[in-house]
Order: sequence, then structure tokens, then C-alpha cells
Amino acid sequence: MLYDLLVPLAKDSILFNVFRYITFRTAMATVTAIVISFVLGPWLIGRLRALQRGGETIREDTPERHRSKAGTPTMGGLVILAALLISTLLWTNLHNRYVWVLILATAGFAVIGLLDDWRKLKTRKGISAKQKFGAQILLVTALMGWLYVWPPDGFTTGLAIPFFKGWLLTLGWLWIPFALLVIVGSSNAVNLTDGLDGLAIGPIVMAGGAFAIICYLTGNFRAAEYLKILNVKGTGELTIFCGALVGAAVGFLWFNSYPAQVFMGDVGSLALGGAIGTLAVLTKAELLLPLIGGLYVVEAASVIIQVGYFKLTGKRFFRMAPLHHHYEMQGWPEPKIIVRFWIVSFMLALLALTTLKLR
Ligand code: 57M
Repeated sequence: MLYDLLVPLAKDSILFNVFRYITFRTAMATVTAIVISFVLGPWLIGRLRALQRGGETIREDTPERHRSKAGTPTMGGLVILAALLISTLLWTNLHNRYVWVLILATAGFAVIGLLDDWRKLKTRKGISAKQKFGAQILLVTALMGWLYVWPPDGFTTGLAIPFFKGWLLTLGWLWIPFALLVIVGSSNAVNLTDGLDGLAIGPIVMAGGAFAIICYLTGNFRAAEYLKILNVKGTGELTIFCGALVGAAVGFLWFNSYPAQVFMGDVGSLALGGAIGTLAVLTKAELLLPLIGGLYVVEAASVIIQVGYFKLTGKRFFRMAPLHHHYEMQGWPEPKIIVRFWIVSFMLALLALTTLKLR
């Protein structure tokens, strides 16, 4: 919004020219999101605690040490979304279609998560998996269909293959189910990962940083040309969303760090996973997402392995899935599991960025 209001003033005073720059607006979006988180956080946590009286109920089958977490308020993801979306609306060029696809995807997943959290609060059971997946599929199909049927200038359904510079696997209409798989898979993988204090939000800071670099380079013709990556016109503006994402995640981590004062809830985990999945699809970095969001992939894979192995052998492969519970059962202290998983996540995100240079 500020872009539309202030850039035209550059004609009268060169000072306003700074609002044209993506780097400046990304930095401002990050700071704005952090400030909103710190202003809103304490108030919202107080409201959530009052609203939820008993706070989160801990399931019987959860590892013993989670008992002390009973009563922690959830739905703290509302702070993340307020910081992320207000900052994005303030600092991005709102005439950019990709910005709206990202905002609507994030907000849409948040609504689905909020409905689930609210139902869990009222009835102890959330909305059914069928309803949840159905709503997610509808949302993503509508947004990807919007792009496919009325493509922005320079849009392609091609799939970029890391290391094979200049190669594009054209998917045609198959791009829509592929995008569905990436975005819905990413959303639910973050949701599964959100099982220890700060475990899910830490890697979001890293993924937001990595995608900020990818959006900036993909949207910059000269940089894309030099790196021989696909130039997707208009995705540079998404760098600002990534800045807001990093700021909102850092702000929330202040309250969610061990021992957590608040959990993000499905409203946060589904929205954040949907956001990074959509970023990957819009910047043609789908095949880098398993690295950038590597921890989420590992956590989701551990559940698939556990369920598959149990069906085949009647025994558990891990002591408990997702993987963070396995290490809890091994006796690792929670902070050690969290920080070690963050370190792995950081290394995988760095590895993803190195592929941009490698030919
Ligand atoms: C999302 N939710 C946390 C909190 C957070 C198929 C199966 C793998 C499903 C999976 C499941 O239920 N996933 C739901 C994970 C829950 O966190 C809440 O949920 C929101 C995120 N959606 O914001 O509101 C608990 O996680 C802990 N927590 C923290 N700190 C945080 O910052 O400590 C969360 C955030 C919270 C709190 O205890 O209550 C969760 O774990 O449910 N099921 C599981 O993950 C269960 N695994 C399991 O059943 N494994 C089986 C099979 C099915 C694979 C096996 O290994 O044999 C585990 N979770 C629970 N109990 N609650 C283990 C058993």
C-alpha cells in the first residue's frame, strides 16, 4: 500500500524513490512484523489464556514430559498472521498477482486451521481429516486455477530441475495437481512438526530467509540470467513477503521458545506450511523445497515410515513418530532436540542455496 502511496511522490522529492527498492521494503517489512509481534503478542496470549481457560489438553499417548504443558494456550498463530499479513499489505506492491495468490493461500490455510483449533477447543475433536483435506484441496485448486486460466505475463507451467540449468519440464494442466501436492503436503508437514516448543517456527525463519534470496534472484532478470535460473517476472515482490515472514516468525519464537508461553495451533502451522509451499511453486523452486523445508520432510517421512512399517510387520520402526518424539523417548532433553533439529534445518537450507550457483 505504501508503495502505491509514496512512489508517485518521488517526482517531487527523490527521497521517496527509496520506496521503489525491494531491498528497502523487505527490511522494513521484517522490522514491521517484529514490532507487531512484540506489541500484539503479550495481549493476545492473555486473551487466548482467558478464552481457553484450561488451555491445550495433552493427549494420553503423548510422551510423559508433555504433561507439564497442559494449560498452555494455543492459536498463537494469530499473532504470526497479523504480523505477516499487515506487514505484507503495507510494504508490497498490491498490483502484483503473485502477492495476492500468496496472501490468499496463507489466509485460506489459516482459516482452515482456525476452524480446526476452534472445534478442538469446543469439542476436544477438530474437524475431520476429510473436511480439512477437502478444504485445502479446494483452496489450492482455486488459486492455482486462477493463475493457470489467467496467467500473469511470463508465467509458465514448467518444472525447473536443479543443476540442469535452462531445462524446463512443461507440465501443462498437470501443473495444478503437482502444485496441490507441494502446497498441501508442505502445510501438513509443518503441522506434524509443530510438536515441541519452537520446533516448527525456527525452520520457518530459515525457509523465509532462503526464499527471500530465491524470490529476489528469480524476479531479477540480470541475476537470473547470470545464475542461469528461470526468471519469473514479478516474483521479486515476494521478497517482501519473505521479509515479513522472517520477522513474524522471529517475533513468535520469542513467546514459543522453550518453555513455550503459547503454541501456534493449526491456524499457524497450516498457514506457514501453505505459505512456503506456495512460495516454492511461484518461484519454480518446488524441487528445492525438500531441502529448504528439509526438517518438515523428514518429520512427515518418519510418520509414513512408522505407519507403513507397522502395517507390514506389526512393530514400530521408531519408538514414536514424528521423529522428535522418538528422540524424546530416547531421553534427549527437549531443548537439545529442538536446537539440533534447527541446526540440521539450517544446513539443508544452505545446501539448497548452493544449488543456485552450481551448474
Ligand atoms: C499436529 N500436534 C501436536 C499445538 C500445536 C498421524 C499422526 C502422526 C498425527 C499426529 C498429530 O496428531 N499431529 C497433530 C501435532 C500438539 O501440538 C498442538 O497442535 C498444534 C499444531 N498442529 O500448535 O497446539 C502437541 O505438541 C506439543 N507442542 C509443544 N510445543 C509447541 O510449541 O510441546 C506443540 C507445539 C501439544 C504439545 O504437547 O499438545 C501433537 O504432538 O499432537 N500424531 C502425533 O504426532 C502423535 N504421534 C503418534 O500418534 N504416532 C504414532 C503413529 C500415529 C505414527 C506412532 O508413533 O506409533 C504424537 N502426538 C501426541 N501424542 N499428541 C504422539 C502421541
